[in-house]
Amino acid sequence: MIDLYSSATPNGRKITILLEELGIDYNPININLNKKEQFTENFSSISPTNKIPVIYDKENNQIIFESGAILLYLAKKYNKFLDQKNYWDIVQWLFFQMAYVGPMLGQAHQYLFYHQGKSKFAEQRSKVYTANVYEILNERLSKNNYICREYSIADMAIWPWTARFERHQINLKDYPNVLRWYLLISKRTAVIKGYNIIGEFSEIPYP
Ligand SMILES: N[C@@H](CCC(=O)N[C@@H](CS)C(=O)NCC(=O)O)C(=O)O
Repeated sequence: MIDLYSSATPNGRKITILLEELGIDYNPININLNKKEQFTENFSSISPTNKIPVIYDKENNQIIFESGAILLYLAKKYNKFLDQKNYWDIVQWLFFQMAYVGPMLGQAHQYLFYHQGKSKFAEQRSKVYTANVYEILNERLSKNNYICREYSIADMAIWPWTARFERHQINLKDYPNVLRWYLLISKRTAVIKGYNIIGEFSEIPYP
């Protein structure tokens, strides 16, 4: 059994989506970020960054933090969504999510959504980098149905971030390949379920 410590955020949803896709039993534990539960002593002992998500695999006493590492761990353990023929393709797009999509779109949430009007420079910079993320994805998806050849952990890492397109001030219709892929993924049963495992119910946004 796997304990999953998580919240209803893009990084958290990556893992519930993968766990639902895998169809395995797991125990979701809500860490309420608004109540600062990520800073409790118990949670700090398994999350050195005080951030969700974290898993505890009781089968082999393994704790993993960082969503990219968790996706890799689960995909390797269950030998799914990490096709060996496309291994490095998937890994590089997974790292692109971790190192670029997450940080840039996470900042967009701060500068373009929560704290608009505080810094013109930050807003401008954030708009440029946000557009760049969507442009890169749009180009990539012009050649592939999925981020890599088949549906993989790269899609599961990126999709929950694009589900916040409204906060990014992005009209998905301006990125038709991203829109097609976004709708394709959002129809998957495991994605619909995985989107709402933890926290208050919210609809998957449709453009
Ligand atoms: N690089 C980390 C980022 C994790 C992260 O930023 N988690 C956020 C929620 S999406 C969090 O726990 N925030 C709480 C805080 O910063 O206090 C990962 O991908 O797991």
